[in-house]
Amino acid sequence: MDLHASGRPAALTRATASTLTASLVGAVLVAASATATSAAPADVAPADVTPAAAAVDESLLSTTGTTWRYLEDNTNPAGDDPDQKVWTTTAYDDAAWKTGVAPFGAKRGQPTGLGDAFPVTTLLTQYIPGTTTDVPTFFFRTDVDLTAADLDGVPAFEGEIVHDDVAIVYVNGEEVVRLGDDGREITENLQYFGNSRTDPVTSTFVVPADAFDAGENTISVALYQDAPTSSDIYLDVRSLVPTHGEVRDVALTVGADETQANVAWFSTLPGAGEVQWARAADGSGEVDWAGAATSSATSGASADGATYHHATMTGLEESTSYTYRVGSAATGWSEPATLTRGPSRTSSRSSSSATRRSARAATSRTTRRAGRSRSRR
Ligand SMILES: [Ca+2]
Ligand SMILES: [Ca+2]
Repeated sequence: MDLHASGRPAALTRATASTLTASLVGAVLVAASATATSAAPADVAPADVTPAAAAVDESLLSTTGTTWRYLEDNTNPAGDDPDQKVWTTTAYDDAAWKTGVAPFGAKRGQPTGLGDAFPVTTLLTQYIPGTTTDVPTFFFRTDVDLTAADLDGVPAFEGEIVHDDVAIVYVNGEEVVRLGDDGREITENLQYFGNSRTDPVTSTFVVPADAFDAGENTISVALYQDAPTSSDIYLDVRSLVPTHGEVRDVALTVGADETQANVAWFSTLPGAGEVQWARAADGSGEVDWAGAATSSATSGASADGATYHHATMTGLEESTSYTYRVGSAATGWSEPATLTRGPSRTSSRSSSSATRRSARAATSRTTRRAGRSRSRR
């Protein structure tokens, strides 16, 4: 395919593409060293590998460290309140609820029988009193205190939860994730919902940091059973840790003309993205991103649950080097990388094939972890 069959000028000179490729090769090395999930080139020093996992004590929630208030008596926690989600708000009074520690669960009314993978610390009252009919919905609340510093520079929190059947998680009265679903609608707090006929399911989820406030925050979970005859119930919220997400597979390609360059990438966190670029710093290694040029990305979901983005840098001047990064405050940022536009050529068409080859080479996989941005020299 000829990218320039329409007669538009060739996008990059051969020299530019070579420089661009070299820059990206550098980026590949940095990126690959930052994550254990990509195959690192042999010449990357293992000392550069930084564990990504957050320390346990950074988790807002944990199985043994979080005390929950919970309601299991087949009553509607919202009563007649016109706002039936009032029970998920910080102001709601849950003093009359029971107190317990996860994992919560029951199998045919007993704390055992779910299997070794699903121990029960707090036995839930599975049946409506005097029956063998499942309580349809169990309600859980806990509070976490956060400081402004806890939230500063954190785009999101990632959680792990084990649930049977459907779990809906709320933060400060707003639904942030629904784990499990079925064809029915949820119209009441007390109703059957879900379609799990299996063991408890382990799910991960992401909560944007702007769901939280500095100060007290209330995290609530509604746990639904799929039917009056469901044999088991389970809930364990294992973790909720700050995550900076990952911006990966950054690929730079030729633009529509010499003044433009296209960049595509994936983010593990949802949200809009953009590319920022500025003239390469004069050896100081610092980039004034607040003053950088910016172009918004077109974004969409990719098959693996990540988000795909592509954007175009414009107004690139000849014989000029730029530092650029992609991402956003919400998805994290890539490591800064460099591109250099070479001198303009009027006869560049003869080198356009090589340019395209180089540009394709430049799209080789790059993986980088955002959140540890440091300027590259
Ligand atoms: Ca089940
Ligand atoms: Ca169940």
